Amino acid sequence: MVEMLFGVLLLVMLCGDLTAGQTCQANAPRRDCGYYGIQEPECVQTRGCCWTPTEGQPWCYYKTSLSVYHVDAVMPNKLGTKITLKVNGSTSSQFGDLISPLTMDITMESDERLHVKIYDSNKQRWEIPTDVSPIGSVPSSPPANPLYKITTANKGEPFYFAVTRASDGEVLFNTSHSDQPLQFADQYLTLSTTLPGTESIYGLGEHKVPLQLKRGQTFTLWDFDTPTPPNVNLYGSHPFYMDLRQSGKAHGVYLRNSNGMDVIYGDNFLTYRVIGGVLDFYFFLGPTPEGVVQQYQEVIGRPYLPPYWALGFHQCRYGYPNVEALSDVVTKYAANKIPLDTMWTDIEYMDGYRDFTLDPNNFPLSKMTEFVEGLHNRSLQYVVIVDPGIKVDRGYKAYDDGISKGVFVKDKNGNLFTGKVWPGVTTFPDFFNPMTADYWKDQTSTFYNTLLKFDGLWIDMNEISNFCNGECSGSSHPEEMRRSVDDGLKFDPNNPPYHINNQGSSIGLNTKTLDMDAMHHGGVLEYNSHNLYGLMESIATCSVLESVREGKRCFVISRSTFPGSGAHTGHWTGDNHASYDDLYYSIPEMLSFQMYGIPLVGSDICGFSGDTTEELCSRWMELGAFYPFSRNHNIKGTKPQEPYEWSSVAAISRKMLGLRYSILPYYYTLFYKASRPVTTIPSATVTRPLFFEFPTDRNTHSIDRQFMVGSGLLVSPVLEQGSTSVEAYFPAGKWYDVFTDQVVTTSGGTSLTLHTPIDHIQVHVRGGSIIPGKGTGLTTYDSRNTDSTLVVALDSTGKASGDLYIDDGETVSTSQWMFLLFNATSSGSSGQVISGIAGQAGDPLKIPPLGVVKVLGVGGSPSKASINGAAISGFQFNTTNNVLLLTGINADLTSSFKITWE
Ligand code: MIG
Repeated sequence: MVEMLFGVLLLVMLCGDLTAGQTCQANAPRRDCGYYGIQEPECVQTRGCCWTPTEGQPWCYYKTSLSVYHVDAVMPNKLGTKITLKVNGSTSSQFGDLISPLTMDITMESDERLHVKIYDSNKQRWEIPTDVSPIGSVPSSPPANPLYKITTANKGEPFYFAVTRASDGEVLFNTSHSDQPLQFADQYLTLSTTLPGTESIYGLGEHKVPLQLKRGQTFTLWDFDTPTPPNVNLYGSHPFYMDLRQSGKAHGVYLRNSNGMDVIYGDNFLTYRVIGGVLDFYFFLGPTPEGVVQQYQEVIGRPYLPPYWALGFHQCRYGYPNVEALSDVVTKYAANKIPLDTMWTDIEYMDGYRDFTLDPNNFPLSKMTEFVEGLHNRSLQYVVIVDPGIKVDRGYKAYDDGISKGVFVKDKNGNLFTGKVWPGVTTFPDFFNPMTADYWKDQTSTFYNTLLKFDGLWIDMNEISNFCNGECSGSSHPEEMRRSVDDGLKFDPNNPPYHINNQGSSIGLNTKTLDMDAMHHGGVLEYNSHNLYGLMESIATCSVLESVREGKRCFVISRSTFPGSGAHTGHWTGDNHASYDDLYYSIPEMLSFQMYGIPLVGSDICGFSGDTTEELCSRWMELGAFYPFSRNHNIKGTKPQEPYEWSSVAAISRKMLGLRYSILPYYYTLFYKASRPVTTIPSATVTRPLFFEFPTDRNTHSIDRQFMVGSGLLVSPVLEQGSTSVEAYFPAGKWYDVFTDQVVTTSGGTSLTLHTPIDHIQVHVRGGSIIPGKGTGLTTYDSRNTDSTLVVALDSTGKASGDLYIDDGETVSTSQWMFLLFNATSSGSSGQVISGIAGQAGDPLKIPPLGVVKVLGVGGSPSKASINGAAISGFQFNTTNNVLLLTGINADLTSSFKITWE
C-alpha cells in the first residue's frame, strides 16, 4: 500500500495532474482512496481525493471523470449506424483504465426491436455464445415503420444515446444527462439512463421482491444458492426489465450480458454496473406489456411446450426415507382421491449422493423398478433429482468416465477443480466442453436404461452451489490434467476492483461457488460464465431426456436459469419458508418468470423450510392449484405436509386441484401459445399480471396479490393468517365467480371485499372469454379421457371468444395437432357459439367429444338449443343467475360446429 502510494505520487509528479477533468461524485460508487481513520487534509491535499463522510461508505474516495467518451466517427449502414467512441484525455478511471476506442453498433432489427451494442473496437471480449442463449434473427432490409427513434451525440461531442417512442416522442432510455456517463473498463462497465420517476419497473430477477420494483434498491445479478431472503441475488439472473409508463405504454430493455452486475434503481435513473463482457442492449417497443414480453422472447428463444402431464399435480419432499415411503404417499393420495400426476424423489434415493446410482438398502433396484412400473401402470410419472456435483471417487463410473473424457471444470492451473457438495469432494461437468453433452447423455441414458425409468429430471444446485468458497482449503488434486489454456490473465478475476453487492454485503464472488479463475473449455473463465451454468445444464438435460425417452418432450425443472432457459426447462423458486410472506412472494416470482420466458414455474407449496400449519397449507394448496407448475415440497425434518395430512386440506385440495384439472386444456393452450413464434396464432404468457390485460388502468400497475391466468381468469387468494376475506380489484368488465356463476360486477374498475372462508379462493372469469375444459380426474390421463367442456362468459355486449390447442400431449415434433377458435354472439334471448379451425396438421385427432357447454350472462329466457340444427336435449336455463347449461351434446370437437339457443 505504501509503495503503491509512492508510485502514484511519483506518476502524478511526472505526468502532471491525472485528475484533471475529474470531479467528486458522492453519489457514484466510491473507490476507497484512504484507510480507516484518515483525515480530510491528507485525503484532499496529499492524495487529491474527495472527502464526503457517509455512513457505511469510504469517506475518502477517488475522483471520477465525466463524459470521457466522445463520438469519433459516425458511419450509417444498411440497418443502422456504426459509431466509434474515443476517450479524450486520460483513460484512468476509478475501476481501471477505460478502453478506447469503442464501437457502438445500432441495428434496427424490426419495427419493435432496436439493438445497441457497445464493445471494444480492437479486442474480442467475452460474449455469451449464441448457441447457449440465442439472439433473434436480423432482417436483410431495414424495418419499414420502426416504433422508435434513436439519437446520439454528433462527431466530436460527448457521447450519449437516447431512444424515444416514435409515435409520441416519449423518451424511453437516455444516457445523456446522468451523473454517471458511460465508462467501459475491463472489469467495470457502467451506463445510466434517466427515468421520469413516475414509471413502473418490473424484472431484473431473480429476487424475492414485489412485482413492481421499489426505487432506492440495488438489484444484483449473480447466481447464488441461498434460502431466499428478500432483495438479494438468488439462483438465476435475468438482466431484463419492463418499463411501464403512466400512459399504459410499455417497453422492455434487455442487457445481454452474463457477468455479475448491479442494477441500481433510483428516483429518476437506472444505472448498470457490470464487471465484464460488453454492453449489448435490446430495446422492445411493445407498446403493450404482453407485446414487450413476446418481442423479448423472440430474441432469447420461445418457451418450450411441456408435456401435458407436467401441468398435473406433483408431490415431493426432501427426506422420504425409502421406497416404501414413496409408495405410501401415492397410496394415500389415491385413497383420499386427491389428484396426483407425478411423484418425486430428492437426493436420498442415491447411493452416497452419487448421481445416477440407487441406494441399495433403502431404494433397491428391484423395489424401485416395481414402484416405477406401478406408477406408470396407473399413468403417473416419476421424477428424480440430479445434482451437478460428481463425487471424486475412483471406480464410480460418472467420475471415471468424466476423467477419461476430460469433461470436468479445471482450476487455474489446469487441474481438476474440486468443491464439496452432498457426496463430499466433488467435481463439476463443464458444459462448455463439446464432449460433455455426450458424457451427460451417456450417464443419464445408462441410468435410465439400467436403473430407473424416470419421466423427468429435477436439476438442483446448479448456480453452481458449493459448500466451500471456491476450492476447499487443503484440497488435493487427485488427477493431474494437461493445462488447456493459458491466455496470461491480465487481471485477477477473484478480486475485481468493483465489488457487486453480492448477498447485500459485497461478499466475494466465489462465496459458496467456484473460484472465479476456474476454467471451462476454450479458456472460458468462471468469472464470465458463472450465470450460464444452470442454462447449459438445462440444455444438455432436456436434450438427453428427449432422446432416451424416444421423442417425448422433456420435463426438466431447474433452480438456476438465464435468458433462454424457458426453451428447455421450467423453474421452481427454491428454498422458501412456510410463511405467509413467502405465500405472497410466490405470486410476484411466478409473474416475473412469465416475463423471463419460463412460464412453467411455481413455488414449493405449503413452504419448504419450517413447519407449515393447517391454515397456511390450506391457503397454499388453494393458490398453488393455479401455479403453472404445481408441486408440494418440503425440507427434511419438518412436519409432513402432503395434503391428506389434514382432512380439511385434503378436501380443499380435492376441490382446487379438481378445478385445476378441469381447466388444464385452457392452461395447455396458453402454454402452446407461449411456445409459438409471433405469427397468426397470437403468442401469450400463461399467467400474467393484471396490468398486462389492463395497462391503461393505473390501479393495476402495482397489483401482485392477484393475477390472471391467460386473459380470462382472475385469481385472488387469501394471503394473510386468520383472514377470511379478500380485497380484490376488478378491472373494467363483467366478472363471474367460477364456483357460483354469479356476476360480481358488471362494470369493474372497483375493489370488492369478498368473503373467503378457509376452504375457498376467489376465481373469476372475465366476461368475453370462452374457457375450454374437461371433466376432472385423479390424473391428467383420466381427465383427458373425459368429454370436453366450454364455459362461455358473455360480456355486457353479449360476446365472447376463446381458443383451444389439442395434440397428443407428449411428442416433441407433434405431427398431429389442431388449433380451434370459438366465438359467441348473442342478443336478447338468442345466441350462438361457433367453432372454427385456425390451424391443423395431420389427420384429425381422435379425442372425446364436446359434452357440456355452459353460457354465463344469457339475456332473456331461452327455451331450446341445437347443435348443427339438431336439438340438444340436455337443456337447462337458470333464471336466477342467467346460466344456460347444455349437456349431452356429444359433438365432434375436431370439426366445426354451431350451437344456437333461443
Ligand atoms: O442443499 O436436495 O432447493 O428443493 O430439497 C439443499 C435437497 C439441496 C436444495 C433444493 C431443495 C432440495 C434440497 N436442495
